[in-house]
Order: sequence, then C-alpha cells, then structure tokens
Amino acid sequence: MEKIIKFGTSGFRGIIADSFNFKTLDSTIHAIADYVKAYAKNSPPMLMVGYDPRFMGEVFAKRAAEVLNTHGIDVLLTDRDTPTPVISFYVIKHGLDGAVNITASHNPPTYTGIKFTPSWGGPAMPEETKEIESLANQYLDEASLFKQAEEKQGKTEITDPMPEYIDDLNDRIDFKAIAKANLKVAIDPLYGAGRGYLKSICEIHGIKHVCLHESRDPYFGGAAPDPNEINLSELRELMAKDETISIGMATDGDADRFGIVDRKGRFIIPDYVLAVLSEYVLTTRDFDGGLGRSIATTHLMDRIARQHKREVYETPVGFKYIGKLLTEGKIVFGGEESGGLSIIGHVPEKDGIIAGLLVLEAVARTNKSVGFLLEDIYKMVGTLYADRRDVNLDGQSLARANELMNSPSKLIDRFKPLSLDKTDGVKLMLEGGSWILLRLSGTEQVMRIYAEGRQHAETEQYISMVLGMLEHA
Ligand code: VG1
Ligand code: CO
Repeated sequence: MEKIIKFGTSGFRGIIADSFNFKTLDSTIHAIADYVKAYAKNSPPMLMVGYDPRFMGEVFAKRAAEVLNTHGIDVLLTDRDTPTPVISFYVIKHGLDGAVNITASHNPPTYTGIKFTPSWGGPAMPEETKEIESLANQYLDEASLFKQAEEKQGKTEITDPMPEYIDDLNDRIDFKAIAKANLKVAIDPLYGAGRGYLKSICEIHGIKHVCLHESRDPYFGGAAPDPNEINLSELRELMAKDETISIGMATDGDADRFGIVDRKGRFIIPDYVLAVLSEYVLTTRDFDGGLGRSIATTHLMDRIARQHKREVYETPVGFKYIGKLLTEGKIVFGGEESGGLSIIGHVPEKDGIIAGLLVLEAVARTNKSVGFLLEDIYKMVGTLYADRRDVNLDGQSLARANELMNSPSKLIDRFKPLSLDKTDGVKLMLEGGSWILLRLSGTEQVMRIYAEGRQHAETEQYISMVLGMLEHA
C-alpha cells in the first residue's frame, strides 16, 4: 500500500483537503509527539509551533498545538506566520525539544505541509523522519486518535520570536558597514512568511528600502512563492526602473530560501550568489573550517575553497545535511543551488533573511555590485556556468526518467563521463570540471536536470541533450 504521509527532501507536503487534511495532520502530529517524548530534555517537553501564510495556516497550527497538548507537551505557538529559520533560531536559543512548522515552503498555493525541526535546530534527518513517517501512517488507520491523551494536558502560550531573532543578527552582520554605505534596497517576501522581517531590520538600522508583496495573500499573487527569475519579475522591473536601488532581496514561502536581484534588475542565480559569499565569508570572517554544498551546487565553491586551503564537503540535496555539518563545526559556510545558505554561529537551517543581509553587507563593504563580485571570482578561479531545468513528470515520462537514471548506459555512451556518482540521482563528471546531474525532486512532481560547464553554451547544450534523450528514450 502506498504511504499517504511521506517526508520528502524537507517535510511532508500535500494538496489541501486531499492528502493534507485534519486526519493526516493529526496523525503526523501524534507521531511527532511520540517521537519527541522519547528524547525530550525539558519536563514537560516543549515545542514551538508555527505556520506560513497559506490557507488555514493558523487553524492547522492551533490544531497541531492542541494535539501536542494532549500528549502533555507544552507549546509555544507563534503569533503570526513565521519563517522556518526563525523557528530554528528560537529552538536553539531556548533549548526547546524541537518545532513544527505548518508550511509547504515554495510549493504552489494549493499545497501546505509540515516541517519538523528536532532539538538540534536543523531540518529533521532521514533517520528522524523515517520513524515519524511510519508511526504517522500507522495512526492514520486508527479510529480514535485522541484515545492516547495523557492525564496531564500541556499548555499553549502565544509567542513572538521576531524581536530576539532580529536582535541576534547584530552579532552576525556588519550593520555599521551597511549603514555607512547608505544604500537603498528593495525587498520582496513574495507574500510569504518573511513579510515584515527584512523590512523591520531595515527600519531598525536606518537602511533605505522599498517593499513589494508584504500583505498576506494565501494565493501568493497566483504563483508559487519560489524566488526564481520568473516569479521575481515585479522586483526586477522595479529595480530596472529605479537606478537608486543597489540590491533586491527576496525570500520564499517560509523564508528559508533567498533570491537576489542585481542593481540593473538582473536575477542572479543562487549558485553565483553562493560563490560570491563563499569568498566573502572566508575573507571577512575569522572562522576555521570548510565549505559545504549539495551535489547539485556549483563547483566554483570547490575552487574558492582550494584558494583558501579549506576543505569542501559535498552532500545529497537537502539542507539537513549541510545543517549537520554546520552543527558539527566542519564548515563555516554552506549552501544549496535552490537558494539556501547559512553560516557558522547562525542556525543550522537555510535562512533567506540572513542570505540577503550577507549579500547587502558584501556589496556595502566592497562597494561593488554582485555582478562585479562574480567577475572577481571568475578572474580568480576561472569560469563555470550553472543552470537547471525542471521537467514535469506524468506516468510515462516518469518511467523514462527512471530508466535513464537506473541504467545509465545511454548517458555513459553519450557523454563519456570521467566518473559516475549515484549518491543522489546520477551525476556525470566531465572533462575540465564540467558536470551533469539528473535527479527526481523530493518536493515536486518533477525531474531536475542540472549542469555546469565552462561556457554558457556548453551548459545549455548538456541540458538540451539530456532533454532530447528523455523525449526519445
Ligand atoms: C528542493 C531543493 C533543495 C531544498 C528543498 C527544500 O528539493 O532542490 O535544495 O533543500 O527543496 O527547500 P528537491 O528534492 O525538490 O529538489 V524548501 O525551501 O521547499 O524547504
Ligand atoms: Co522554503
């Protein structure tokens, strides 16, 4: 039987009223409660519960809190929609036993979901979600979910984690340098949980700013709250028109991803932002350790690490793996191609808010645009151009995609790779540092084709060759 509740790359996600409903919510929360009670350090155990601005977010969150209370677990329920990294921050700062966020992150408005953050503050690891998943699906079949209620009920308290999170950023970001540069910024939270965060930070620190999409709209203006080039068209147009704006900072539905727009209104793909910030963090921060990136992320990071004699850790896709490396102190900076990053000392979770601020700090301190900073990197380590294409999958194309990945002899014949890596999908290492990766998404019904070549044309050629193979397979 197919499992209804599945934790993908980050959390369980489903269409509202279809696979995400009160029954699947209750079952998952009961499972999380059981899981947490087994290791909780607080007595009674204490979890934070938050939500993003999607349809019924506050209702599902309240329900989750009630279910946790029946287990004798105390809950800090956020007073409004809250970014995943802010919840992560609060868990660590207050030594909570973990958190639950009702969010489907960057998925379209018809979806919602559940992200679980254990006490270490990062996205739950596969071994953690595996147990929760199997318990949750088991509970789905049980008639009365509330039958196991404890005698002693837990309490729910409304909490606003925003001020403490914003205050902590003073220790991570050089706001003095930002203020001195006197730049003007544009902010676009895409109607997501980041609403009000970068705006308040700019107000507090006297940074000139203009904002888009700050109201609550569960339809996200009719698109998915994913800060990619297409969804940031309004931000790009605004910046192309107003030459006084130096940088555009966007975040996704739960504000763990970033999107950056350069002075001229050009979207900068996250890989390039990661390259620029790797160099910037290694030169400005006095931290010892390597760099972390997912298997799908630019190898410019490897070249930068080599320049600084630092190590690079490659992980499967999913920030949980990078979060762990940060927690273990192995890396000082880690990032993902999809627009995720964090630094040591900050949360072991991707954070779109600190990402925007780090770029702003880099621009302020160097007095160069992101585009120029990237040119500097190219001069230092040579060029690499990354890109990604998502292919929608129906039954037939899924079968073809699986065939290509499971028996990659066709790929080998076509590309003659130097080596093959099957850690997450199939990655082909090619001459001169170029590579191609094919993998199935764990958050959407798509196959992702990633490539990185020494020239734009090379990258695009790889992607179209794989697309062609998928069509004719
Ligand atoms: C995608 C991204 C991955 C990210 C994950 C969760 O996963 O590729 O980098 O960590 O989403 O992001 P996948 O399996 O669909 O490629 V979020 O902002 O939706 O929590
Ligand atoms: Co997200």
